[in-house]
Amino acid sequence: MKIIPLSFMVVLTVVAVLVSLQVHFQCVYAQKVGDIISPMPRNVTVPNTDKILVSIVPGATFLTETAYNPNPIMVNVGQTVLWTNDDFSFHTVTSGGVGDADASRIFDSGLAGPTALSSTGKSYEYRFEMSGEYPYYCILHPGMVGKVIVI
Ligand SMILES: [Cu+2]
Repeated sequence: MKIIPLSFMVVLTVVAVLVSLQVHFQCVYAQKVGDIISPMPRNVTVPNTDKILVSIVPGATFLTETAYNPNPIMVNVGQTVLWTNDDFSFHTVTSGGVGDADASRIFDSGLAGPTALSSTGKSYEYRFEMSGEYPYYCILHPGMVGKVIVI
């Protein structure tokens, strides 16, 4: 009779450990998927890191909403977004939408100069000082579009 309660306690402990581990991994996995695939809901706390990193992915020329990754992104007022060209082609990070009269007025990595994302590894950064939604695109491949949401 004494062996049964002991083995029962061991089984209970093992189950408790397994359940807590599973819950932990589900949380980690869910956070990862949410960051990459879907826009973050408004009540999510934005990580207070120095710079938010966005990649211009390989083959971006032929992509649209996935050319900039992650996209869209949500940042706090005062945070800086750093875009890095991880592709072989020349790209831009240009505020506004294709054909907008005020496109490039807020930020633009440009077609020349030190901020131009002319080759692999080049990067461009912009610090967002006001809340709002900032669409952007690539002048050279207008199908490439992204959005920064500043809260
Ligand atoms: Cu481009």
